[in-house]
Amino acid sequence: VTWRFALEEIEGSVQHAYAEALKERIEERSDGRIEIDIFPYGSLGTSAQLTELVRNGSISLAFASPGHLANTIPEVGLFTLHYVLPDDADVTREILASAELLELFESPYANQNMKLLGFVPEGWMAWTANKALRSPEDFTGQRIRTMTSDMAEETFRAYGAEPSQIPYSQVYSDLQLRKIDGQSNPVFAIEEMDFYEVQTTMTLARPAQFVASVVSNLEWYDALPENQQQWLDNGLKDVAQIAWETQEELNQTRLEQMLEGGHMKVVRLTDSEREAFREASMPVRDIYLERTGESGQRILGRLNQLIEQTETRKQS
Ligand code: 6CS
Repeated sequence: VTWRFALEEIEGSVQHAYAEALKERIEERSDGRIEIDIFPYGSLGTSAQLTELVRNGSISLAFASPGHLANTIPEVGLFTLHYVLPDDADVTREILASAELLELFESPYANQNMKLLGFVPEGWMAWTANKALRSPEDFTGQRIRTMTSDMAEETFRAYGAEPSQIPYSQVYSDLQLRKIDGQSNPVFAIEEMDFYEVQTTMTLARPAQFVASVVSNLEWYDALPENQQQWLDNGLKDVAQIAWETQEELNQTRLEQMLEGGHMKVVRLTDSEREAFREASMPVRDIYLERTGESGQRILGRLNQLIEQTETRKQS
């Protein structure tokens, strides 16, 4: 059998490394009985289209970013919020890998005919524009590209920007043509999508990790023979750690590359500058809660508890 796995990123990316590692493990464990075909971004469509292909059963596995998914699954809009996930990225990694967090999202995904297989953090979001973005005021009137959901726009609107939803593949040309002024993505992606060529400044405010989810079609997953389901589940567990290391390395080396190339000015915000953004972003949590009701309230509440517990445990 062949499983088709569609990515929202190009070859060489974090998602590609993840898919390659998963492929290797599953093909090995299954003794070649299962083959995985990887489709990098661009080969099957936009992120929204990939999600549709999973939901209608045309492909087995795909990455689906909350930033693109939040119109379909309002609860995942959580990951578009700023300053919700802790400063210690390692705490985030642990929480995102926990069975409890996955469980909280299980039925929101299942209601849309998807099985949530895992969350994959890919590094801090970084803002690029043709100016430094040191304060919410600096965003005034800036046309900022966001992923394709309404929730993804809200935080930038709260900062005073003019957000617009644009598919990933169109961001470079829109920046080049000055149809938009800026965008937000992890460092490795800014490098591999060449955004640095058409932007002057990268601002590091560490507002949120870019979090992707790995999904499959729900009926496909439920109908898998037990051994296949086990190969898949175990494979997913193995590659989580690899993905974490890959994103750390790619984000680091590509930042250095861009700095050495003198392509962009890099601005790192101080704690008090970050604090101003945190404050400006707070009302957006109410928008999230309005759109998700009790379900979102439960998720946000439990997430905050998990953060507190994990931080306390790490300190002791
Ligand atoms: O900004 C986006 O649309 C995309 N960014 C990354 C880093 N991965 C996938 C996502 O679709």
